[in-house]
This record gives sequence, structure tokens and C-alpha cells, in this order.
Amino acid sequence: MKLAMIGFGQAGGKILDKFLEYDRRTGSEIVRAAVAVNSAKADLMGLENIPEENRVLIGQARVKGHGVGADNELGAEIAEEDIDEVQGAIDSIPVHEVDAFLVIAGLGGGTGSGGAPVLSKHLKRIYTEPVYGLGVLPSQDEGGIYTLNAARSFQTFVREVDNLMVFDNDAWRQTGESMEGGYDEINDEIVRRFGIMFGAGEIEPGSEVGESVVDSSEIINTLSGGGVSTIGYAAEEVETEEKGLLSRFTGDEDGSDMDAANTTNRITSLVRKAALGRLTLPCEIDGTERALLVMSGPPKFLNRKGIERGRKWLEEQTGSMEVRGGDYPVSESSFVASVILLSGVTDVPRIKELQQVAIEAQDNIEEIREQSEENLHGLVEDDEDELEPLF
Ligand SMILES: Nc1nc2c(ncn2[C@@H]2O[C@H](COP(=O)(O)OP(=O)(O)OP(=O)(O)O)[C@@H](O)[C@H]2O)c(=O)[nH]1
Ligand SMILES: [Mg+2]
Repeated sequence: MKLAMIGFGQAGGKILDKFLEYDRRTGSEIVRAAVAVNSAKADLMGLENIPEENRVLIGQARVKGHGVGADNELGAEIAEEDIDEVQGAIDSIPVHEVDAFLVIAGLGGGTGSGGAPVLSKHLKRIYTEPVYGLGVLPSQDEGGIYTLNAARSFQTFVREVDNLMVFDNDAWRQTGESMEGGYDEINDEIVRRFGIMFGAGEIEPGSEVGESVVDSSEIINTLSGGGVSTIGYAAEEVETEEKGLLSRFTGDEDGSDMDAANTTNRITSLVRKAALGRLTLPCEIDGTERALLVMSGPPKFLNRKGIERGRKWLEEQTGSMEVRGGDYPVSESSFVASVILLSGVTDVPRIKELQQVAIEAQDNIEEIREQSEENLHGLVEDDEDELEPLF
């Protein structure tokens, strides 16, 4: 399916940049338009693939192009103040040609964390196309302010979008490597998973020999109904040429039956690996509301039976009555890959933690307020006898 992508803040911009690179490399054409928004000029200048005219610097009057320094309230304020400038860039997008908007942001900082929900709300008010969020959660060791920002932003972001797809840096942190160095690989992982999923809906039915090609409406239906989504992925390299030649030379009569059984088994095992392996947001898959299974690879390695079995297995594991599935034929690939979108997940430890953090912070604010009011009363009472009122 075709998306208008908006990268908000540094993480959002970098991931969007990667999407464009992926699009160019694979010819998948899922990014119909790309806009990067930031309050830090240097971050915008560092982008490689986003056209200059689609880079929007906001908050210049307030922060002079230096970013908001992880202050997400300020991030939200400047997004509201300068929403017309962002809209100006979006005006150049042929919106009738896009199936949905995707707003991408890291939720731990200030600009993206504060701005992405503001922009999403604005887009939903103006356009009829669905607005999806791709929110990146900070790693736990980044510290309190990042967690608190993410906790607050998450609550708002999930409310303002049609679906919030989440990637948790914490689950993907590489040991012994700095996060900065690790971001590149992490961003590749993000883009690969989302790229295959959205790319699936971009294949014209009949354009390649696919038995049951995923349509973009199936992606949209899986994402509809709101909530939080996570994505699983597994892939296996396959021999595309030699094997075919070999069976022809050996005149293997049973070859095709064997191949079909292998193909089916490969698919079902990839489905299991994808669902039970590391998800973009780790969670219990039981209780998922809707799911979509996409099998990509050369057409001869995809079959309806495998996908049907995989889909059934997913129904059992998730307990969902709404599991869709299909293929994404890619002739030139030497991998068979399984991508599973789990939408409306309910049992997510990290989200519970974040909600707790948000509640505690709220309590804290109340406590501090009460405390300071008490102190004030105390002051006034104590002072009454001894001092003349100042005013
Ligand atoms: N996956 C991924 N996460 C990133 C990347 N860069 C930053 N992050 C995460 O995103 C969070 C927010 O960082 P930024 O995107 O730099 O913040 P910002 O939106 O630019 O906001 P300010 O810098 O505070 O103005 C961080 O806490 C990290 O968890 C990246 O390239 N990839
Ligand atoms: Mg920044």
C-alpha cells in the first residue's frame, strides 16, 4: 500500500530516511511521500534521502533550531504553534494517491514524543485516510526522563491514531554496543518488517504468480479498530536456481510432491518462528484481536496450503477470529520470509510498566502540589502572629 510518511524528531527522521532507501533498493514503492519535521536544524540537515523541500524546521522562534532537549511539553507546544508549516509540506502530497498516513517518532525525546500525537490529531481532523503511528520506545537504560516522556506520549499517541505500531528499543538493545552504533541495525530491522508488510499490499493481483496475494484493504482492516500492534518476522534462505536444475537432471519423479511438502513445512515453521520469536514489541500473543500473516518470497516457494496452515495455527495461538493471510510474491528474492502483524494486543508487560510510570508521575504531581499547598498554608499560619502581611 502507498503511504505518506512523516518522520517527527530525530528517530522519526532517520527511520523515514531508511524507508526511502529500502524503497529504492527493493523497488517496493510504499513511500508515496516523505516529510521530516524537527526542531533541530542539524538533525534535518543530516538526512540523506528526504527531499530538502520536505524538511520542516519547527519552533525556530522558541528554540532557534537547537531542539527541545527532551522537553516533550515544549515539543507538543511548538508542534501546535507551527502546525501550518507542517501542513504546508503535506499540501504538496497527492493525498488521493495514498492509502494512509504513517507518523513515525521516538517517544523518549521531546520533539517527536510531543509532536507526533499533535500532528496525528491534526491529520485525522483534515483527512479521511487512516492515520497510523509508528512509535519507538526508549531503552530502559536511557533514564527516567526518557521513560516518563514515552509513558506520557504513548497515552496520547495511541488515542490520536487509528493504530499505534510499536517498536521497543529495549528489547532490541545490543549488548556491548552503544545504542548510537546499534541504531543503524535496529532501524534496518524496523524498515524490513514494516517494508514487507506494507509492500505486500502494493502487488497488483495477477502481476506475479501469487496464489492469494495480500491486498492493502486486508492490512487496513487488520489495523482498524485501534489499539497497539507488534510485528514478528522470520526468514530462511532458499536456493532459487540450482535446485530446479538438479531435479530436472536427476529426473526426480517425486520431486514436485516433495517440493510441495517442503514448501508447506517451511512456511508453517517460519510462521511459528515469527510469532514466537522476538516481536517489535514483546508481548503475549494470546488475546490478540486481529492478525495478518504475510509470506514473501519467490512464487514457487509459496503455496496456499502452507499459508492456510500457518493462518490456522495463528488463530489457535491468538484466540482471534480475525486472522488474515496471503502472499507477497517477490521473484528476485532468495529468501522466504514470514511477517506477522498482531493488532490489538492486550498483554504487553512494557506498556503496563509505562502506564504505571505515567500514573505514578501523575500521583507525584498531585502529591507535590498538595505538599506545596500545605507548606504554603503552614507558612501563612505560622507567619500570621509574627509578621505583618506583606500586602
Ligand atoms: N530505533 C531508533 N531509536 C532512536 C533513534 N534515535 C533515537 N532513538 C530513540 O528515540 C528517542 C528520542 O530521541 P530523538 O528522536 O533524538 O528525540 P527528538 O524527537 O529529536 O527530541 P529532542 O531531541 O528532545 O528534541 C530516544 O530516547 C531513543 O530511544 C534511531 O535512530 N533509531
Ligand atoms: Mg533531537
